[in-house]
Amino acid sequence: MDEEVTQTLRNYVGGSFVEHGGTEWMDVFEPATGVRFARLPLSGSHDVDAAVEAARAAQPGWGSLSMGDRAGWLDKIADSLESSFDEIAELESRDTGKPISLARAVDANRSVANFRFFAGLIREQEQETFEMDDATNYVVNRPVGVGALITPWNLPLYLLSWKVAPAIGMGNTVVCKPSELTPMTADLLMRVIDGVGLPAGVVNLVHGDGSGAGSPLVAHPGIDLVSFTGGTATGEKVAASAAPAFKKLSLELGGKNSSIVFADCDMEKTVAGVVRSGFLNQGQVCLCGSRVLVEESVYSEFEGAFVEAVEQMRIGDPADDSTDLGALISKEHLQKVQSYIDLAIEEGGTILTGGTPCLPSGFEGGNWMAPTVIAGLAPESRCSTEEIFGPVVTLHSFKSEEEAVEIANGTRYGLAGSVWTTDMGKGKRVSEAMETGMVWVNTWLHRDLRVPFGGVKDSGVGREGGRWSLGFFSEAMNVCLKHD
Ligand code: TXE
Repeated sequence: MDEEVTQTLRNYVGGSFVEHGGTEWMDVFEPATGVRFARLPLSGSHDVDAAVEAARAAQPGWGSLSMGDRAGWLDKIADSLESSFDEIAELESRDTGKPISLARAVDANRSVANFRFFAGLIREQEQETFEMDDATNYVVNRPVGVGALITPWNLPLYLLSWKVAPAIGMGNTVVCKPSELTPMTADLLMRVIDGVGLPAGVVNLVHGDGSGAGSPLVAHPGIDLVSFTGGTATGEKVAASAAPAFKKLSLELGGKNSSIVFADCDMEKTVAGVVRSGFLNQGQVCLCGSRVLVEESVYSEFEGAFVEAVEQMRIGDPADDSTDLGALISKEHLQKVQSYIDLAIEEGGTILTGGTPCLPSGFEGGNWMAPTVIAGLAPESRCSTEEIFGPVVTLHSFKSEEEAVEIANGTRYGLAGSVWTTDMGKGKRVSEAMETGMVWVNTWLHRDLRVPFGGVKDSGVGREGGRWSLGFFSEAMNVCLKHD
């Protein structure tokens, strides 16, 4: 479906919005309607070269500023983003298909909070010293240099700001490469950065796809550090390119997270929490609880209440405040999700609800999938162990705590999980037995920005968040002063 393309995006290099050197463009579509509403440049290696050059030129000056001065810039960006709060939410909802209520509560809120949080954290950093009898050691945290920040389509500005803030706060300069599927709020961030007058070259942005822009950026000899969030398959390619050059690398990848429901849980709160965990953002969050493990004695009670709650979710116009579920990001992704639902039936699963595209009236051109609950699959089935990244949840029962942990750990991923029980000793014991980077007990996605964020196994390498971000975006140097 066509609409007059209202916006043509440009790269942001050396403090200016610039045309790309090529002639290729990519359309940007509204996931909810399929309407084309913008276009972005498909940049190439020459555009990447110019952006890295601008970042390199700016880094010495930027890196020599004090932590306090750089924190001041982060606050200016936060202030300006805050004044664009409604535009962020509306643009993010339009670009991703997510409900406006979610774009406000999560995406816009966190984008401002990310800059505000790291401004405060950087300000409070003190120099570490280690005294010996005859010497004093002190640690200098220096910038790494120029960073490549590559981000996905599910939480566009939330994840881009989560990287930009600590990266520049610690004195690095950056080249951002947002997902080609959701470029709009990355463009808004560049307008904010331009508006506050951040020194030229500190933050640069190149629009494009993985092969044309992402890959040359990671491989560029002028890039010292890569922070990537996206799929595991792409993460492997990024690592293969960055590792031989010994570039500092953080990878936040896919997940297949378990929500473990014990008989002694608060059933009403648990059902609500596990529904939210399974379907927030149409299930397009790496932390989503897409496999629900329920203690056998309460399985039937839980299954009935869970399906009933899922069927009450309102699907439709993302711009409507009452909408709970919006559209999936693209037609290709919708087909991927549908293929897993078809596979589930082949693997012996039973569709308890959903399982087919639902087309809200007036949105027939969009990418819509009804929230889907599947029972009866073996925990080791492909649908229950591979990342689907859509509104699809599989239900399983277990007999013992040990069996629940074994099932939860039975995937190639290890990102997150949740445990629902009124016995906090069991909650801690089960959490600590899970091979993941994060576990929530009787809640989900309850976030303190100071805590470590990241996963193990195929969910990635490294941690973001709080001091872990500051550590990743700096090089610690120790100086030892011998006493006379
Ligand atoms: O992510 P990609 P996609 C999962 C989810 C999804 C799958 C693929 O299962 O279905 O990943 O999603 C850039 N060198 N997650 O295709 O491909 C790309 O342009 C450098 C989980 O959107 O990983 C984009 O900016 N960069 C994830 C970014 O990488 C490359 C959230 C992510 O794209 C590149 C999103 C290359 N060779 C998807 N190829 C999470 N963990 O939250 C692509 N890119």
